[in-house]
Amino acid sequence: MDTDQVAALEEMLKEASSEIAEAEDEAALERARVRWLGRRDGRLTEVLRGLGSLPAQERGAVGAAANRAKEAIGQALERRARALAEKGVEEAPPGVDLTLPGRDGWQGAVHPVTSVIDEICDIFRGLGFTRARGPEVETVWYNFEALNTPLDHPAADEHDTMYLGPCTVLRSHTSPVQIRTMQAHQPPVRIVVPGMCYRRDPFDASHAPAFEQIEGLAADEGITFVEFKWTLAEFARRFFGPETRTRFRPSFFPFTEPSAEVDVTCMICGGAGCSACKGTGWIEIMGAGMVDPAVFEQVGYDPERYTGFAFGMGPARIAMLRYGIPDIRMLYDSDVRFLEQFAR
Ligand code: 2NL
Repeated sequence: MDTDQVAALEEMLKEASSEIAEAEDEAALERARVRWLGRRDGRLTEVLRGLGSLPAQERGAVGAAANRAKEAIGQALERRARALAEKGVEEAPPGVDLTLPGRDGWQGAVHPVTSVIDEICDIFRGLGFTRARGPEVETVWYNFEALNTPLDHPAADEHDTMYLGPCTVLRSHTSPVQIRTMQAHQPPVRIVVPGMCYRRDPFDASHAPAFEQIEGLAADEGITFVEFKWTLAEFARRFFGPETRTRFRPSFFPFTEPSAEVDVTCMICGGAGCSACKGTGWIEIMGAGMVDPAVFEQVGYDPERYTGFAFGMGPARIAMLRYGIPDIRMLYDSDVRFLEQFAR
């Protein structure tokens, strides 16, 4: 009785092995697995389930044979699955090598000037400034006269500004947007204005005739030089790092009084002096100042009641400093091999 059962199991194993070996594809192999090892009514599963009702003296030998058969069928299934997978590779169309590694996904990048603009605007958003924008084609009044810059000022010269007609220009800075905003809204106004600007400059390593600028303006009652200095110093700490120090050097702009060039401690040498800061330890990042009362008068703000500050910077220059880019033209010829390096 005992030996009959063991012989029957050996017969089952033989039958299962040849069925598995003949399975021509994965579906046939799965059908074979279910027929022999299927959880509900696999033929071997049923034998294993029946062990419990065998007389105790038969259980050992039959159980051992059944487990051997189960193990052997499992191994045959695995072997056949591997063989079928390899066969699939061999049968790939000519010229297609299915053993090659898969292709990486495409990784997109943000343009370095765009990411600098977004970061700067985010920092100023945290300081209470709203992002504003306006037209790139402007009248000479918005581009110059409203900004306390008479049309005989060198900046308004045809050599420096792109005129589209006698009274229209491509804006040479984003300040006209601040003028438009002040005309439309009473104080308090706190805005940052990123956007393209245009000047008749040669396209060389340090100038581009079309370039981004970010300007900012705060106009309110009670704004002092202290708020002006603190805001720009805090911006510098948030952008360049908490250890960054700032220095305000006296300067001149027609639309601010007093005016300053703002320097930060060199982010490359930390202030010790290197080639990036020409040995000074300082790097200029923007121009700024207290808004000239004449500008407030142009937009109808009472200069006795309101004060404010403004600043302007070139994000392309800041991107060049941050990433060590030697030539501004690299930022504008969109060589994908260059831009791909900014993928995170
Ligand atoms: C620079 C200097 C500056 C401003 C821009 C401004 C705008 C208004 C009123 C007063 Cl509406 N000032 N803008 C002020 C100081 C400097 O830019 O070097 N830009 C790259």
